[in-house]
Amino acid sequence: MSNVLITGGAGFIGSNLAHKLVANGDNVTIVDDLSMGKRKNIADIDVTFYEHDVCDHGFMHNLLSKGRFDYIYYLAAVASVADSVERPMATHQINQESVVDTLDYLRTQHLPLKRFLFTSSAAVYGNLPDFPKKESSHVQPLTPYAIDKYSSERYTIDYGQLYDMPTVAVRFFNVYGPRQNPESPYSGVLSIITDCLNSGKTFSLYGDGSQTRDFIYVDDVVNALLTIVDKAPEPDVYNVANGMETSLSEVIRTYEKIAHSQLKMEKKDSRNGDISKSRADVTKLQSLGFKPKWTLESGLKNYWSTYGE
Ligand code: UD2
Repeated sequence: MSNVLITGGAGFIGSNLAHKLVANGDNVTIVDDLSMGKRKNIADIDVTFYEHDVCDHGFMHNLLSKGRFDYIYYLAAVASVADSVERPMATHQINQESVVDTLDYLRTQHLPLKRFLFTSSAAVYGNLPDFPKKESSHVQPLTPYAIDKYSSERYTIDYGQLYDMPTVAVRFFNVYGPRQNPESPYSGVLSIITDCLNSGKTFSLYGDGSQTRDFIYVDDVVNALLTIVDKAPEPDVYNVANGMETSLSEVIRTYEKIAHSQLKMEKKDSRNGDISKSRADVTKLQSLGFKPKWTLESGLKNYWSTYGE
């Protein structure tokens, strides 16, 4: 049994991770200010929950000293590119400063730690033509969100290398699955489609549907994180994705068959800054022994069957 801290543990990916760790018998503590997460995401599991902002450094220091965590999964973030463009300074404090402060407290207090994992984003790759995206591809962080994610992942790796700390970082591609919140227009597209299929609302399709993404089911993401935490040989960054590319039109067709219903759609102009193609090179993740269990079809089936539970 390990002591585990998940910041942002009431959010989409964090709560799925928390369910898995609790099922594995771990002792899980969650810090989440519920700005994006929801209490109901973790209502049915036995965790220690603090509704608190990770930018309260005093609170975090006290928790880190008391908790003596074996594993820290750092998922707390304002996970909205649009919000970071509106409020660059406020989101910087959450998406970058809080991470460095935690790393620095762990360093200066010499707290025992088996692994600190930071969660970054494919947003760091920006709009460059290299394809598929390798961890060694050029980066082009185009928004405050992407800049902070890139900076925090570098801090995470560099703290590991400079101070001999067990750190690692990941770059999420397009994650979907249960507990993803569809409420914002910038929510993951599959949570929005699921909500529209379920309620009969009209889906706004930005562009012609030919844009591709590398979709990965959240259960695979959780397993990838557990593999990385366990097996990464040194502080480094890993793409977390399926390694497959699917167009939005194809996703919609597949999902309509699964849901036995037709998505009501309204075509709109492409979104500003939308990328046309995205796919990850997942060689590095596979080299740790990880293989995704879910295809897009089986993942969507499972998501649909559990929706609204
Ligand atoms: C993902 C991240 C984003 C940023 C970006 C960097 C998510 C949810 N978002 O954006 O934070 O890291 O990658 O590249 O992971 N779409 C519609 N209708 C809708 C919503 C979306 O047509 O109602 C389209 C959208 O224009 C895009 C595609 O669906 O072409 C996927 O959108 P998304 O917001 O799920 O993900 P993405 O890859 O644009």
